[in-house]
Amino acid sequence: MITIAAFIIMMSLQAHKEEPKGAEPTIGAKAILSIEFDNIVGEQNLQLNTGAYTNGSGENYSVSLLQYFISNISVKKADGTVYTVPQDSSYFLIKESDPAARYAKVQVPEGEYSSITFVLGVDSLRSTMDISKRTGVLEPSGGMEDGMYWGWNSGYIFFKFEGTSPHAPVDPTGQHKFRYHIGGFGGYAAPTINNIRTITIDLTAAGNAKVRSGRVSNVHLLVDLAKLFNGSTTVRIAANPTVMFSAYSANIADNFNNMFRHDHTEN
Ligand SMILES: [Cu+2]
Repeated sequence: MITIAAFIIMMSLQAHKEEPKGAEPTIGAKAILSIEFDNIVGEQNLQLNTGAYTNGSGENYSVSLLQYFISNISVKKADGTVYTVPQDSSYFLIKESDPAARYAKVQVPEGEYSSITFVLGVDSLRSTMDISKRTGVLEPSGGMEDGMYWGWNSGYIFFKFEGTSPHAPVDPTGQHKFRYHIGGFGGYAAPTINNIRTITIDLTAAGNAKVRSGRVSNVHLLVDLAKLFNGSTTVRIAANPTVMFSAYSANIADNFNNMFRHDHTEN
């Protein structure tokens, strides 16, 4: 666990590292790069409520809600040049329930990119900014179902995943529900668990993104929820039907990295 202060220093060091040395290079015209988050479960498409799945521990489940923040996007060329999207334009809430909200669309200079990097979650700096700087998808309000912010000032829920399983205990509504609400780094009172994970996707094998004006290059990622249960930690619904603001949440966050794989790019 690291403190907010340490994290802020890390972030600023990182920002400096990416700054070009010497004169500002001329940045060419910008065009749209789209990143598609296609949620699946193993070999199956994700179908909210109706899809029936079995995790690596043999537990049956279905999924009723899936949404997560993608932020701080940067792209890299084969020659090592990195372009970081201006942070204010770099927060997206991916929602399985809304087909229009399965993409992160950013403007980057025209060119060919061989890798992309993003944060799954919301960085601590933004989490602690004044509310006027947390608009759009970062608006802390929101219903109980949809809400991605913990009202008691402990920051954003980065990843919200709910469903039913006979292996989950019966809740007051009579359903066997599991709930994984992973997030937390932020808050004003004290630093909390750091569940921020940075994901880098290499595009060279399945197709570099060729960003040009007048076209939309779409990087199609598969996000495999089966890997959420089976990564560096095997997560069993029976043992952990509800994971929110606890130390165990970091184990689930550690499994995030394995969920993403690049399927193809439409150029
Ligand atoms: Cu595609």
